[in-house]
Amino acid sequence: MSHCWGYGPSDGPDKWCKHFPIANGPRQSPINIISGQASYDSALEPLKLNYDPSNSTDILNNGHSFQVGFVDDTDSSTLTGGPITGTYRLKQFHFHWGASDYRGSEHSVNGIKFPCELHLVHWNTKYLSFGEAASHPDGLAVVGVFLKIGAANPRLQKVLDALEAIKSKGKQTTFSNFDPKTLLPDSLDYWTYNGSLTIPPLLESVTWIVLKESVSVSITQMGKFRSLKFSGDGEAHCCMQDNYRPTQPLKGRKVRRSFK
Ligand code: 1SD
Ligand code: ZN
Repeated sequence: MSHCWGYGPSDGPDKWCKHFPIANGPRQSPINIISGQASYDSALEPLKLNYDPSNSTDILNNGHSFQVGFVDDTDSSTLTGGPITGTYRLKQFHFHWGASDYRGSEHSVNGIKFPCELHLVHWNTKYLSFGEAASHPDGLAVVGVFLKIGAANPRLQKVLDALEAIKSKGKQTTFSNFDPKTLLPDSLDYWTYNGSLTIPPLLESVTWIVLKESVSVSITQMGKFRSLKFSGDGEAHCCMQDNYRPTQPLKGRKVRRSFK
């Protein structure tokens, strides 16, 4: 079941609804954010991200992206404030990117796509585990950060250097002492809306928090993302790129903004 989907012509996003009918549900992600239609909400609090660098454990090529994992058995790396109530724990971060510099982000802003988008995935500690949280409407909170072509980003380099060791699907290595806060832009102004996971099972359990300000990535750095493989050792070589879901209908949802 876990391998019945991908990003190719035969198993890509427009086929996901066959096995995951929620793909056509009322709160699917990502979306195109139309800035003029987002309403300013003065009740939205600033985001508070409190991460302990010693919580990072490993980096894994999971065959659809790569992710950096965190110990999440205590409240040592958390997201609070913003649009959410209570405490959410960081579980992992990962990226989505394109085959060219003109696409790759999942969200877009006024129809503009970015070459890459970072997702920091957190789960609500009112539930017992990430798995339990993922099936509740207020279970997850994902912070999305756009990467835009510009100067090389030195804060990405430790992550990119680790990719050499996890080229193919299923490869994993240790990744310690990393503070994901260093990947965020100066301003934590955001848009927020109720949405879903952007990969199967597409569960409608995510409060999305998409940062307005992007961070830079160089053309050379983007090449490192694209040097990964969707395929495992011994399988036909298949570059990991265009691992993003296209934007989904808003279906009457409200997008709010934290900034004037
Ligand atoms: O693509 C990720 C996926 O890797 C996994 O982290 C999932 C949570 O189980 O979240 C999605 S996403 O919605 O953050 N893209
Ligand atoms: Zn994601």
